[in-house]
Amino acid sequence: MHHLKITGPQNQVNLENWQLSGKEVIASEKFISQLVNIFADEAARLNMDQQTLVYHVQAHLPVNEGIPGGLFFGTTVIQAGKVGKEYFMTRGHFHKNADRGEYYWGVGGKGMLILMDEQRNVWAEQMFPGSLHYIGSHIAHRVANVGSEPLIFGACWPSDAGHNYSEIDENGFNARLLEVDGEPVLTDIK
Ligand code: M6P
Ligand code: ZN
Repeated sequence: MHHLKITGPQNQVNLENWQLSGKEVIASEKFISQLVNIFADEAARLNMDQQTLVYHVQAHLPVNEGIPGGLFFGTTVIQAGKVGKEYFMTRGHFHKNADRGEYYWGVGGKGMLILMDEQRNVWAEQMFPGSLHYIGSHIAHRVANVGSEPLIFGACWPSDAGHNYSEIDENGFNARLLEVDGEPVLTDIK
């Protein structure tokens, strides 16, 4: 009888904050200075400390981006805050291969997943620890932190999905999530 190899895992997830460690983990940060024309109130954004961290992403990329058949796994942390009346949020994107889907799930804090189809219809789902969100193909997705603590969410997406930011950079989403009387309201303000 031969003993075949048993090893520890190549990666770990901290189950408190879902930070990733191990091989092939990359990290990126988005500061307020980088989020040009993402929020409705560009003057308010320019008035803020440009070094303010809005969100950061860790991702486990075991294969090169664009390779079919693989999966990527990520954790995003969005700080609590607003630009004018609009909550801190991710840039949002369609997939470059638009027929690829994605899972998001809530880990910590209170969030809102904002979704938009290719006809520019917008709707939103509440995120909280344990919420699970299947994002179908051809749906743009963005997450806002609507609470007072960091919003943490997990994501899993195909390695050949890619990111298409151009539609959002040029035309934004067709709705904005604003704080009105202390509550998040999805408005048709562009
Ligand atoms: C999730 C995934 C990533 C994405 C990140 C931030 O972790 O969907 O692919 O990059 O959120 O979102 P965005 O790139 O839209 O700012
Ligand atoms: Zn995506």
